[in-house]
Amino acid sequence: MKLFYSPNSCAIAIHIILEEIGKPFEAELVDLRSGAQYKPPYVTLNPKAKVPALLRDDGTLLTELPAIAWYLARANAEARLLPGSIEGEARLLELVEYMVATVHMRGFTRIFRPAAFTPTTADEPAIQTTGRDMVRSGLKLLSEALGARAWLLGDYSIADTVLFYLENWATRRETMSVPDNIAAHCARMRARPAVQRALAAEGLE
Ligand SMILES: N[C@@H](CCC(=O)N[C@@H](CS)C(=O)NCC(=O)O)C(=O)O
Repeated sequence: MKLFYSPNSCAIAIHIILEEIGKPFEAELVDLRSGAQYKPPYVTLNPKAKVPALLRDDGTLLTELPAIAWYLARANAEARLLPGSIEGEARLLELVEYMVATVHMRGFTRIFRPAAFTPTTADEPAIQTTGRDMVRSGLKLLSEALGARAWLLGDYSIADTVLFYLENWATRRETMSVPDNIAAHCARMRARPAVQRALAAEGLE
């Protein structure tokens, strides 16, 4: 199996899941800053031109972070990265969808790539402000979902690896203040050996 990733991207969630599972895998860097996602060979393999992507041993490529995370967790049930009930799994997918589709794609993308939302350079600061507001309200909602628990669904799951990249972006790529329980969740994630291995493999601390 091979994970295509770029440092500081959302692919860290999948990198952590692979480390938690503990089976051999390769990790190949796609340098987003140099535009490698838009050029062959990567764009030929993945015309969506995004990371993460997972090349499986049968030669098929799986894309979209929630699908890859769910597939890995289901295919490696012994790693216990999904709740054990249909209701738990539905709640997990509800949270993951919100984190990726709303907080990441609508919020953080406005902050990181405001030019994608307007042809007018002068509009970009206002778009970034809207993005920060969206991220703040997203993290507030996620803080309420987390409450006093250690992990989003009670037990550790793939949802926590998704929350990790958001809280990491908020505090390290941006300098936003985050709710106390979100900061504590981030610290708890950083204490996990699998997270430390994934960060080190991507040259991050
Ligand atoms: N909806 C996609 C989002 C993936 C995504 O936006 N990845 C970003 C990195 S965090 C990317 O590859 N961006 C490259 C680009 O848009 O040029 C998913 O869930 O996998």
